This record gives sequence, C-alpha cells and structure tokens, in this order.
Amino acid sequence: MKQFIAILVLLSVAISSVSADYVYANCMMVPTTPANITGGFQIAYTPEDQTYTFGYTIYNIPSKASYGVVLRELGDITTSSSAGGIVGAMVDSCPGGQITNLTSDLASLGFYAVVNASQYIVHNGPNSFVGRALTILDSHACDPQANIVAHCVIGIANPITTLIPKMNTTGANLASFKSSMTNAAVAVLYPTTAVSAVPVSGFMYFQVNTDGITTNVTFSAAITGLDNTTAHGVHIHAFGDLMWRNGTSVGGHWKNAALNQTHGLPPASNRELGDLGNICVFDNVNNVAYYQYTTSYSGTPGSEVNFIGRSIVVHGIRDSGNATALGPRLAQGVIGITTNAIPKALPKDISFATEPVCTPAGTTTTTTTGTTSTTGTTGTTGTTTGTTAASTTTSTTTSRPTTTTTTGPNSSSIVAPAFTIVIALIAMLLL
Ligand SMILES: [Cu+2]
Repeated sequence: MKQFIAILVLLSVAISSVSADYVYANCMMVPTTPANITGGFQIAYTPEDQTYTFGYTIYNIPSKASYGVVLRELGDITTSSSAGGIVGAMVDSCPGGQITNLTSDLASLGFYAVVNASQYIVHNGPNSFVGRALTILDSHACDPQANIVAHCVIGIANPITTLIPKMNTTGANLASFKSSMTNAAVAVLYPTTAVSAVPVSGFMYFQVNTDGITTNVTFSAAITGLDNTTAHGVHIHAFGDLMWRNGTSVGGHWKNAALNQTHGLPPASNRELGDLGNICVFDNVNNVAYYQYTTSYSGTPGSEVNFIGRSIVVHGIRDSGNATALGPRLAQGVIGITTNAIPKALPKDISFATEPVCTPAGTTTTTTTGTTSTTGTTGTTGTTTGTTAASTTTSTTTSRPTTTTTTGPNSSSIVAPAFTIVIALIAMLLL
C-alpha cells in the first residue's frame, strides 16, 4: 500500500503541473478467454513533458507475475488474433509498443502507468494509437510466446467520462488518427444495456477510396438480434467511448459543426457526417440484418472526414430524419483500422435499396425472406425494402434468437467506482 500511495503522490504532482490542452482517449476491454478479464484504460497526454498517462482498472487478472499490455498494429478485434502484431521495433528484446505490465495485486485497484511518447506511442500522425487495439497478454510484454487474453480498440473519448484527475475537459479533444485516411476500417458492435429483449451485436466494415478531394466510403454491416418488424437507425457517433454501457458516452452524431450540419437521411446532402440512414434488410432464416451503402464526403481526408476512433451505434427504431426521435441505442462499437474490409462483411447474393432511407415513416415495413443454402452457409436471396406498398411485402414470421454469445466491454458501473476511489485518494493527498 505504501508503494501504491507513493506512486499516486508522484503522479498527482506530475499531473497537477499541467494546464494546457489534453488528448483524451479510452479503451474498454473485451475478454477473449473464460478468465473474463475486463475493465478499461483511460489515456491522457501531457504536452509539457510529452508523456501519456494510462489510467486503468482491470478485473480478474489471475495471480501470476505479470500481464503485459501492448499496442497493436490494427484496431480489428473481430477475432482474438485480428489486431495484428505489436507495434514498434524490438529494443532489448521488448517491443516498442509495450505500455505496461499488470500484476494481480494492483490491477483491480485502479492504477496508472506513465509512458513516454515515442515514435510508437503517439496520439496523432500515421502511427497514432487512436483506432488501434490495446491487448492484455497472459505473460509479460517481452515474452514472444504470450497470448492475448483481452482486447479493445482505442477510441476518442468523451470529456464527460474523464476520471483522470486534473484533466482539462473544456477544450477540443485533440485525438485524431492521421493525416491521410486509412482505406479500411471495422467496428465490432456490442450490446448496450439499453432496453432490448435480445442482445444486438455484429460488425460494420468501411472501405475508403479517396482522390484527396472526395472520399467515397462503402459501409457494410451484418447485425444479429434486431427486431425485424422495423428499420433501425444507424449512425457514426462523435466519440469512440464505450465507458458507459448504456450507449450514452459515445455522444451525439459525428458532424462538422463548422458547416452547421443538421440531422437528416441519406442521400440528402444537408445531413450530419454520421447520418447513415437505416438498416432494413433482414435474413429472417438466419436472423441477421444487413446494411450496405456508399456515400461521398468532400473535404480533406484526415480532417473532418475521419471516423477512425469514433463509433457506430445501432438504434431500436427507424431513423426518420427527425433528430428528436432516434430511439434506444442497442449496440455500439469503436471504429478501428483494419485491412481488406469488404469481403468479410456480407453474403454476395444479397441486394440493397439504393438509399438507406428504407420505408418512410408511417408506412408498412417490408422485410426480406431468407433461404438457407444447401451448404449451410448464409444464402439469402432477399430483395429489399423501400418503396413498395404493403401488398407486395413478403413477410415471414421467424423467431428471433434468444441468446447470443457476444460479450461486451465491462460495465462502467464497475469501472467508475474504482477510478473514483483513486481520485479520492489523490484528492486527500493533495489537501
Ligand atoms: Cu445514433
């Protein structure tokens, strides 16, 4: 305990000497093994001394010497191995992307690691950690045989969740990915704690093509657990912050405030950057909903046209273009960088409406019939939604799945108190 307090004192002195702009990011762990290691990291940049403070509360670290935390090349957590290698060259047999090592006696209390900025640990530029994965290993960070036991994608944090003491939350959050946009990204969507009879989860992939002036983005998503009797709004939200499991810490829609954008539906040009319309193509046999849409953003890639480190949210009701009725947030996920996104997302034989407006509000929703192919894989033959009247609707009554196996990031109701305790301790020490 003495050591713990001593480190907190040192940390408090270091942080209290800072008053300039901060970068604030976070990363909520998802376990990849039955050990169920959860919790999260908050990351703050101190420009005066170019250090990053990684504040963490991690649960269920087994009693073992050391659990390394490392930064990965990609922000793809679709599988336990899809985040790629550890960033950085080896120095003294240890990777440049090592952040810290956790030990079971300290990890569950809430703790801090202060990491010097390096060419591998930075918040902006082509090597930014925003949109990349942090992983926890079952051995120390320098053990080449270590396995990943939990992972998360570092997102741009919402200042309202800041628990690192002395954080300046009044300025803009400076976290950004890099000056040239990555050409592929993915968000793994986890259920929120918002009202939903069935947990909603899935994936959205992003394929980006840009000529430097216009950026074309194709969004492709496969979502399970959605009610197939309604369309479901889907948006890019401003923050990639999953700290609050009810879906509220991701903030509002991603938009360009300077352009005075207001909420709308594609393809309207006057809409927010994050307005993606609705998901409304259902494979009722396999209980999967699909979405695909290509849109264009004009502007300099890497400035406002950069969704890396932000989030995708799937809602419980149709987005009719009315900003006051968007419905509960059923699933959320941080957008991370990956490679070759499109082939993983959708069955080839599904077709989509040309625009994701789906059925306008007040008319009957159309659903799609799905058939299972002889190979047992998804073989949807559906046509889609949209402009047809109820009389042409092909509807199937299909039971929705009653269980899913997706495990989301740890509940903020557990994470927050531990951080709060640490802050309270610091406050007492400073008095
Ligand atoms: Cu939304």
